[in-house]
Amino acid sequence: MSSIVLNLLLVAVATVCVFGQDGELKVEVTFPVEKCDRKTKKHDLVTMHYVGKLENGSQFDSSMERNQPFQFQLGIGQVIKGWEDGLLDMCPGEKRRLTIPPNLAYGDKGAGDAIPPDSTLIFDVELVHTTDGPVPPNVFKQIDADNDETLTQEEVSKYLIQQALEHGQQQDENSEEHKTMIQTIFDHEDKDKDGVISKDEFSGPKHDEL
Ligand SMILES: *[C@@H]1O[C@H](CO)[C@@H](O)[C@H](O)[C@H]1NC(C)=O
Ligand SMILES: [Ca+2]
Ligand SMILES: [Ca+2]
Repeated sequence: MSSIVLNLLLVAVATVCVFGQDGELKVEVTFPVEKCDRKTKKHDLVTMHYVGKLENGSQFDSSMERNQPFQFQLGIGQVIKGWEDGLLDMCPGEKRRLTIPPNLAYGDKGAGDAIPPDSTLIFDVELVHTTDGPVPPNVFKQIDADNDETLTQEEVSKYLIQQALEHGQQQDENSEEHKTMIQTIFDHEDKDKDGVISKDEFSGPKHDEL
């Protein structure tokens, strides 16, 4: 085999592997509305209709069938990443098809009985309405007392105790309950298990614009 063909094959194999681990979001506009007063942006309260299917066509959810559109706020981690990214810059009335790889959806855990592990999800969505939402506080910054862009267990612990105090509750930092809470947070957020939560890892509000 010539080396050019071999190289092409290697590139193809590498691409497939990368794609398999870390797919990209595909956004197709199925019903365009080019002109509108206002397009969706981060922190908007959006009202959507959607139908969600697995790759084999089996439907797992539909706001249409419930006859009730779904409202949520963009940009604060309420929905899967594929929605956060795929629903921006959209006019009311516009329809899109989002093809969302597992790493931007429910990953290797799946969700409930309906979505198996490692599922690519296909959503047909329609934006019904969009309006300004409240800008959330930058929680990451509030926790990161020494401003080094990572959260230690100690910083998270202090933050939780302070939050509890603000709600009129005493929280003992040596209690089992408190330790378990910290452990649960780090199990969930410290994805690379290096003992600290980086800004990328942090799933709460962390926007820079404030
Ligand atoms: C599609 O896949 C899901 C999950 O594996 C399964 O429950 C469902 O029966 C499949 N549907 C079809 C139409 O093959
Ligand atoms: Ca820090
Ligand atoms: Ca980490």
